[in-house]
Amino acid sequence: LGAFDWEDPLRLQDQLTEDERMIAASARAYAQEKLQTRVTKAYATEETDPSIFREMGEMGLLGVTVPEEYGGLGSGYVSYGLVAREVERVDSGYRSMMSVQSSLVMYPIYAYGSEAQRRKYLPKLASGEFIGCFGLTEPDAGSDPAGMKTRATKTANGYSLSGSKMWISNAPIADVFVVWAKSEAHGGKIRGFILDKGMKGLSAPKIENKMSLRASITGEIVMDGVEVGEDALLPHVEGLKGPFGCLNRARYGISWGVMGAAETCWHAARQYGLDRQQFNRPLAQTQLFQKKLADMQTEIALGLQASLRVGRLMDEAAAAPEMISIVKRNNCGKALDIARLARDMHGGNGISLEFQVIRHMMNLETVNTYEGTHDVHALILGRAQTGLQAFF
Ligand code: TGC
Ligand code: FAD
Repeated sequence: LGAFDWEDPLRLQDQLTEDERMIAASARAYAQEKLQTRVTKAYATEETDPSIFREMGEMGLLGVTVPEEYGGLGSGYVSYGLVAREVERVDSGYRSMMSVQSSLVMYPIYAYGSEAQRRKYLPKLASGEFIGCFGLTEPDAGSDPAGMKTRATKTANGYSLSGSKMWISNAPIADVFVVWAKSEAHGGKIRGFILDKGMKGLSAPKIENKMSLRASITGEIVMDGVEVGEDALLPHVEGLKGPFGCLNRARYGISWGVMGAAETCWHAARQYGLDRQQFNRPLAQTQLFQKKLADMQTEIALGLQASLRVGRLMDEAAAAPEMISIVKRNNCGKALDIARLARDMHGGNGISLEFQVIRHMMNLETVNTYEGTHDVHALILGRAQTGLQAFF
């Protein structure tokens, strides 16, 4: 019989390649040494440090799956997931900064862009010299992005974009904006455009007073007749499958990331229960406490196995979007439950930022909502098994 490691109950480590273990270890070292040390202050003051992008770039954490010739790491989706897990162990906001840059900005430029667009943007996004953002959601089009109002109209030399995007990660500090708009010149189909900071008519005001994801800056994107050339259009994709192709990757990464946040909460609750005595014994020596720890351990172990399976299929180009909905939805929901439990198990201390768990709990409220809410992924899965559309 094999040994049981409480921290890695189903021996995830043994299922990784040597390269994957090395990438995870270096992401962990960076996240613990450079991010964990500043997160409490960043969260309390709602301040995002843009130099994190350069640090992540130096560590090779941006564009993990993008080929090396464009500055990426040229690794696979399991490696990308492991990086997300290590960064989100510290904070969902930091993982957000990383995954928007990698999956929602570098991926579409690589997959749908021209060779000139790849060469212009990817190396600088990989090094963190450029910060990117992804504008799909609008004030009146969230779960239903097909209802977007942003329009691209044809001009003599290219396009003019007008409209506004809402809840956009990284937008106020972004150099590169991947924006989705309905293009009149393409029969009203959704097309992707790359906009550069400083263009006339383009602004990205910060959204203040978020109570969740406070270490990651969020903004609007306002486009008031922004004129771009033909070279700003992403030439190789048309329709909603453009943004959804990016979301598949980001949602998958989130499924690993939230397990990292959940692991932090689980480990913190276990340690707190061992250290704190009530009724003349450690809290961890009570049945209720141990049941909660067992539930956390079980859900995390199962969630990680599921993400690993989907990641292996992604590396074989054999993962279906519905598989990604299963792991995004379930892992986010379970991570949020675990963070709430861990908060409770810390008693009064659980509401203090010093003990970390309430920060994760607040962050996971966002992660359960963005990239398709928990219920929207249920509807995707319901449609796939009944053939019946229940969105409208
Ligand atoms: P539907 O009719 O289902 O599909 C329209 C077209 O899109 C294609 N498609 C996909 N392609 C690739 N991957 C997927 N996952 C796809 N899902 C759909 C589909 O084949 C079709 O193509 P075609 O060629 O036939 O036109 O579209 P619908 O309008 O009924 O959509 C329904 C629904 C609810 C599933 C969808 O709209 C949805 O997923 N809504 C959620 C929106 C969302 O996730 N927004 C995320 C915004 S970005 C964000 O949150 C970033 S936060 C990042 C961070 O900070 O970390
Ligand atoms: P709504 O769509 O209005 O949903 C409200 C509620 O109604 C939810 O509970 C939902 O599940 C439910 N609902 C909706 N439709 C149905 C239905 N048909 N049946 C049953 N229930 C339904 N977007 C980007 O494009 N880029 C980003 O970088 C980005 N970053 C974000 C960062 C943060 C901090 C946040 C909070 C959001 C971010 N988003 C981003 C937006 C995010 O993707 C949306 O908030 C999300 O898709 C939900 O849209 P909504 O907020 O408009 O909610």
